[in-house]
This record gives sequence, structure tokens and C-alpha cells, in this order.
Amino acid sequence: MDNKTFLSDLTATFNTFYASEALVDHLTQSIQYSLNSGGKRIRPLFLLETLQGFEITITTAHFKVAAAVELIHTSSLIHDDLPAMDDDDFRRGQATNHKVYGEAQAILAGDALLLDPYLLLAESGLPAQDIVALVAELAYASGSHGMVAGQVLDMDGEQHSLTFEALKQIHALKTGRMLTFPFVAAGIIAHQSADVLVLLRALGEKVGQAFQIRDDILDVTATFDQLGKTPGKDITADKSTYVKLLGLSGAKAALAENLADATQLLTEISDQTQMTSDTILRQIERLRID
Ligand code: GRG
Repeated sequence: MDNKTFLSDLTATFNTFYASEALVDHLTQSIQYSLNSGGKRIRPLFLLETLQGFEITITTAHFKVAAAVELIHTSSLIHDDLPAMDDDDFRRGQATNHKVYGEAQAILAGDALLLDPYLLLAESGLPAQDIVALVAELAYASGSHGMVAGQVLDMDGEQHSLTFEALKQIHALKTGRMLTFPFVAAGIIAHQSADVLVLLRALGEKVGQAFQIRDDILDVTATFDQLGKTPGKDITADKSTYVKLLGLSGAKAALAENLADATQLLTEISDQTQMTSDTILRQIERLRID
């Protein structure tokens, strides 16, 4: 399967899941608004590409796992845009969820998108022990052990000067854990050894750092049209970022270093498992900024 098919089958998975007439129409409308507003779907793509790399035949069960991580990601963006958090009017070039549906409805759409993934995983039809491991990994990535903790530390860090190590830890939790999930989840589904799972986790962590450094760089270099949201928000919030701590060229060097480490880990995983890595590598290369 190619990426185009991955993306269309993923959208079909969302549509099927939210198609039931028994659901509350305006809730599913607000959910679908954010789910289908032009996200890059990098987390599901990493999962499906890694599975394919392990020569797993992709089935609807795997699309449900891929959908699960995208739902939680979307939930976090809706909540992140709320007035109590980043207070953004635009996301992906469109009005944010709360601007269209109101704040209460946006909170509830985010809540549903946070919980629905566990129904998707439970009904995926994968072996029960894999589902348990995936549930644990997704909760670990997103909740108080992961993204939510990172968001709290990120907010605490506003108007403070953070050390490089503190900033790295915030990135690892806020962005890194959700980007680590796809690689570890693929390893779980492909029944890889504990040693390979360790390498897949390390790969996800490097990709996560690279992803957030890129986000920090684009916040100061990209336009509204390129970002689809207001640039310069980090400076306005007086946030510690890679750019603030290392300067623009230092941040670019840190991005290149994390991408090189990720590539090295990918080679190591391929050598140990015969995993095909070219599509994953192409995806990682897209994160590069020269
Ligand atoms: C409700 C689960 C939940 C969490 C609430 C608000 C919050 C806690 C966390 C925010 C986490 C956050 C916004 C992290 C930023 C991660 C990031 C770099 C997002 C951009 O990801 P892309 O580029 O977005 O993949 P697209 O638009 O392509 O989907």
C-alpha cells in the first residue's frame, strides 16, 4: 500500500467509526471538523509504514490503531487552541474548533476524541495481549506520564528561563511520547523482541525531539500561510524554545543532529530485524530544514 491509500483508508476508518445514526449529530460534526481539516497524519503514517516495513499485511485492525493515535493528537490540538491554553483562532488555516462550535462543545469534542481511541483498540480484533499492550502504550504516551504532563510543564515554563535539559524533557513528554507511540505500537503488533522495542522507542524519541525543534524553528521563520496558524506565538508567550536557547542556527544544528541519530537508529533496527526502512526514512527526511 502507498501513502495515498493509507491516508484515504484512514479517513474511511474515521468516517465508519463516526457514521452511526445513534451518535449525537452536532458532536460528531465538531469531531469530524477537526479530524478532517488537513492534518499531515504523520503519527498514523509512521505506524503503518513501520508495520509495512516489518512485512505485516495491513488490515482494518491496523487502521483502527492508526486512527486511535490520530484521534488523541486531534483532541490535544482542540484543547491546545482553547482560550485557557494557547488561545488560537486558526489551526491549519481554518477557524479553530471553539471558534466554530463554541468553547463547551470544543472541550467535549476533545474529550470524546481522547476516549474513543480505546473503543477503536478494543474492537480492533487484534490478539487480546496486543490490545492490552497498545492501551498501556497509548495511555502512557498521552496522559499524566506523557503529553498532558509535558503541556503542564510547558505552561509552567512561560516567562521563565529554562535550562536546555528542562526544555528537552518538556519536548520529550509533550511531543515526543505521541511520536514514539507509532514505532513502539508497530513493534508490539509485529511481535518484535524487547531489545527491538527499546530501539524503536529510542527512534521515536529522536523523531519527537526533531519534530518539536522544527516546530520551534517554523514559529519564527514561517508565515501564517505556511503554518496555517499565527506565527511568533512562542515569542509572545515568552516561551523557552530551542531557538531562544540556541539561536536559529543552533536550533537548526540540533534538528540535524536528532535526524542523524534517528537515521542511525533506523539502520540499527533494519540490520537487526531485516525491516525495510526506505519509506520511514523519506518521512523522517521531510522534517529537515536547511
Ligand atoms: C486533551 C489529550 C489532551 C491533551 C491536553 C493541550 C494539551 C493537553 C497538550 C498539547 C500538546 C501539543 C499541542 C503538542 C504539540 C505537538 C505538535 C508539534 C503538534 C503539531 O503536530 P502536527 O504538525 O500537526 O503533526 P498536524 O496539523 O499535521 O496534525
